[in-house]
Amino acid sequence: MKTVNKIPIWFMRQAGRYLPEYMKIRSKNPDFLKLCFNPELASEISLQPLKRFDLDFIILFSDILVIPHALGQEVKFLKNHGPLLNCISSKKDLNYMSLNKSLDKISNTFETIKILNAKKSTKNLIGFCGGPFTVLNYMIEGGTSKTHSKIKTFIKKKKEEAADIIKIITEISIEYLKKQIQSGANYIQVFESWAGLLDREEYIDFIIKPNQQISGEIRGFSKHTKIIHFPRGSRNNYKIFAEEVNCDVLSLDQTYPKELPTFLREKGITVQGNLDPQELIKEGEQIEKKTKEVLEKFKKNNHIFNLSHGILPETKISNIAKVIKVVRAYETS
Ligand code: 1CP
Repeated sequence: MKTVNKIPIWFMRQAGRYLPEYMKIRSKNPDFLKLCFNPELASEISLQPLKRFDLDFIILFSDILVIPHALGQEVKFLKNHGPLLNCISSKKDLNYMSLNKSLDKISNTFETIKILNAKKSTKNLIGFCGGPFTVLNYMIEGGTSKTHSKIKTFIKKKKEEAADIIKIITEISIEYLKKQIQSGANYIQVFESWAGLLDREEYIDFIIKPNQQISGEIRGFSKHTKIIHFPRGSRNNYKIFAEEVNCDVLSLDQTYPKELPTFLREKGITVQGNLDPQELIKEGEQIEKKTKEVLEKFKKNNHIFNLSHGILPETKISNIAKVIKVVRAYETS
């Protein structure tokens, strides 16, 4: 007999620039951080993709860079440029006062989550933060970087200083996530987008340890919250990450060892991913085929359908609807 397993689905960066209704709100709100801290508008943006599509998850509308802002660094989002931060090279360059004062600066986010929680019905609600190393990357680079030369030099030449700042980022991220959970998030995701920059030894110190600390604390705080980790670019380090970091869900990009899905199944870790977001900007019938390939690849796993990275701004909305249709029609036996 055939049983039908519904595969939950959402898209990283589903609330954002590919949606005209987001762009409409954004055009009236030139200050991006202010928009993140406006609970009425931020909750409206979080719900926009769910008005269009049959999705299982709502994600908080905010950004990983609210943490440097909370720590006293100047964070701006310039038009057609992305984030811009005043560069720092030590803890002293931050205008950091205390954990509580820092959390106060970002506390409107908890109001956004409360609004979403009241409206979420049967959907899951994802809160999030950046992985500590990824946040440090932006703090040291001062924005998006192609070469990441400053951060690479920083962690080699000023390892203790780097560890010091990572410690503060980790501490505040834990408290920030706990408050998101208290406000109604039942999933949290840690976006470690730049995990792939580090070699094995650095990876252990700057990726594994802080992520381990975050999930350890969150587990102790709330048994019912599901924890998703996304150490993007981890390649051969995905396995050690899954061994060391206590996660419910591991989000995968395009490159991981062949045996990883089996390993994750045996460990009881759900796979999230991993359709290439480039597929969503192409024309033609390819998208259905690629979606099915992802479903087949993870058919023996507990699987949350998603992308291997965030939705691109030029994504065709009709392609998202096509992907969802294929996932909804897919049956496993
Ligand atoms: O101009 C605009 O309107 C701002 C565009 C935008 C949006 C919509 C930024 C700037 N951030 C966001 C929202 C956002 N960012 C969300 C919530 C929406 C959702 O996911 O649906 C989330 C989860 C993020 C996370 C985020 N921000 C990450 C991690 C995920 C990833 O993509 O790797 C990172 C690295 C950022 C930093 C950031 N924020 C924004 C930009 C342009 C960037 C830089 C990205 C880069 O360096 O390439």
